[in-house]
Amino acid sequence: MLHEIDTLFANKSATPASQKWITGAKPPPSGQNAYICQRLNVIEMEIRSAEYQGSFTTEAACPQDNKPEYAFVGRSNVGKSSLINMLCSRKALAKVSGTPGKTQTLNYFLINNAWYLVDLPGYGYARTAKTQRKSWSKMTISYLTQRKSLECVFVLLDSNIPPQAIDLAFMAKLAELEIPFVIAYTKSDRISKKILNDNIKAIQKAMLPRWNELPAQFTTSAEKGTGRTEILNFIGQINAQIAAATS
Ligand SMILES: Nc1nc2c(ncn2[C@@H]2O[C@H](COP(=O)(O)OP(=O)(O)O)[C@@H](O)[C@H]2O)c(=O)[nH]1
Ligand SMILES: [Mg+2]
Repeated sequence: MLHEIDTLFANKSATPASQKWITGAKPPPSGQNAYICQRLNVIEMEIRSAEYQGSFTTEAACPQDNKPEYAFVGRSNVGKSSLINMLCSRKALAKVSGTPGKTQTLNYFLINNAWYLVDLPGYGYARTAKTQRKSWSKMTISYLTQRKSLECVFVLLDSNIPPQAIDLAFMAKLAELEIPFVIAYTKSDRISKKILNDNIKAIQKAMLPRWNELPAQFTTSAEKGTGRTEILNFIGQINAQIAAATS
């Protein structure tokens, strides 16, 4: 089951395992002051436009315009495309697939002409052929390690099920490589509040022995729109920090 994750970083000399989670965004750009920080907290992100920009198989082929981007990754069928559609208030911007493990491209969506959402191919689908797993690894390693404009990875975890080894391994690798990430728990509408809380607690418990601090976490439902405001505001704050630092 851990094939993709194992091969993903097999050729890379990873930095020693960090004892801390990387808590979300890259460190604030220098020059940022308290006044800007205060203002950032009240920013409301609106989606004015969302356009499909293309599907790419190498990092080099991806847009080279340096716009900040946010990648969505997780097991096949976890709800990546559905969450992207929900965030953009669009029904079929990202394809919602009934056949997991099929998409093997980096799918780009340009939001407000200013930043990208990237739908990454899923991992962990048991029936994926070995050659496909290798190509997933190759594509994902070049993307995650080379992409300078990648601001934060959203790791999607199914809130309906207990912690999965492959997800924990994937997050451990992200932390080792110091790639900033946050967690989005998906499909929260499908279960009772109690089971949801139990599952989230179990996932947090599985993560804690390894690190002292947990990353930012968002509970979401693509069906009900849960978590939309929180995620968009989170992204809006990072975008505003970048804009403030470069203006
Ligand atoms: N009830 C419910 N179903 C969801 C939600 N998100 C995704 N799904 C369903 O889960 C399946 C996989 O979703 P998809 O977005 O294609 O997953 P992906 O493979 O990670 O892109 C589809 O049948 C979706 O309708 C959600 O928030 N609530
Ligand atoms: Mg998908």
